[in-house]
Amino acid sequence: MRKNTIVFAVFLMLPLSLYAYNISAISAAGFPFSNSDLNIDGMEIEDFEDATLANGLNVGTGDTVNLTTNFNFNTDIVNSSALAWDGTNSLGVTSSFTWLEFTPGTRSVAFGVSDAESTTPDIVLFNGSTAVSVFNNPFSSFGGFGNGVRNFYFRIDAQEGEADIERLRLDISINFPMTIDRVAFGVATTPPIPEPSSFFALLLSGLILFKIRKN
Ligand SMILES: [Ca+2]
Ligand SMILES: [Ca+2]
Ligand SMILES: [Ca+2]
Repeated sequence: MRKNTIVFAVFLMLPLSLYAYNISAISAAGFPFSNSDLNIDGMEIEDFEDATLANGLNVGTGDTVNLTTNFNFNTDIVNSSALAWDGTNSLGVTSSFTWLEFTPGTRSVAFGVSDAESTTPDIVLFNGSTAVSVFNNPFSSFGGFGNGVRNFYFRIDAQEGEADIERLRLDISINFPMTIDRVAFGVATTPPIPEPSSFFALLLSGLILFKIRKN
C-alpha cells in the first residue's frame, strides 16, 4: 500500500515539475485593475498611449528571429477603449508574427489580451536564436475569448535556474487579429497568483506525506 502511494505521487508530480516557465492569467472580469491587482508592482510598464516605447522594450514583426524593430505608432496602434487595459490605445497584433523583445535581466512579462479568438494565438519564447520553449495555444486553458472584448491578463515568469525572457513571439492567423496592452516586464516584486495546478500539487504532496508518515 505504501509503495503504491509513492509511485502514484511521482507519476502525478513529474509533469508539473517539468513544466518550463510559469504561465498564468487573470480573468478580465474584474476590470479595471491596479498594478497591485495584477501583481506587476515594480515592473516597467508600456501602455501604448504614445509613440515612444518604454526603455527596455522593442516591438517588431517578421518571420525570423532577427528582430528588426519596426514599431510604428500610426499603423500599429488600435484605438478602442473597449479593448484597452489602460488609456484608450493598444498594440494591434495583426501580423502572423509579432515580436516583443526585452532588456537583459527580464524575469517576468505580463500583458492584457483583447479581441482574441480561442483557436489562433500561440506564444513562443526565444532565447538567443533558439526557441527554448513553445506554448502551443496557452490561451486555451484561460477562457474568456471573444472579439471586441478584453480576454485576460497573461503572465510568464522565469523560474529559478531558467534563462531570462529575451523575446516572446505572438503567433496569430492574420484572419484573427488581437490586441495587447499594459505590457509589464522586469523583475516582479510580487509573485503571480499560484495556478490551481500548483495548489493541487501542494495539496497532493501534503496528503502523500501524511499518508507515508501514517504508514
Ligand atoms: Ca493602453
Ligand atoms: Ca509609451
Ligand atoms: Ca479578433
